[in-house]
Amino acid sequence: MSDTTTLPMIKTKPKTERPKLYKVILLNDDFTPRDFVVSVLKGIFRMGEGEALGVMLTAHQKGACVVAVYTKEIAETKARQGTELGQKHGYPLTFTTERES
Ligand code: TYC
Repeated sequence: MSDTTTLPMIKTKPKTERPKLYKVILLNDDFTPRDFVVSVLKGIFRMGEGEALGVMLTAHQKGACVVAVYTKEIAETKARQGTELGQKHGYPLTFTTERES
């Protein structure tokens, strides 16, 4: 008789969890100057002039524009920094965040 025991093979599939992503959304308003919006997009979201201009114009024309997508903490930090920079200069500039579907 053999002493070996046969065990059922259990395969554990390694789970590679993808981090949840969040959009940063720029909202239009009637008061923040266009060039100020562009400078905030360049400073906080590391955009070049052309891209920043395009995002600002889309928000201006459509009411809102997705600026970028990040993990939760980075999205919330950048949205807060952008909104606070507007407040510091007396503007109602607002960035929000939204979970990506
Ligand atoms: N609508 C503003 C204006 O006419 C400019 C603006 C654009 C403000 C985009 C906010 O997210 C914004 N001065």
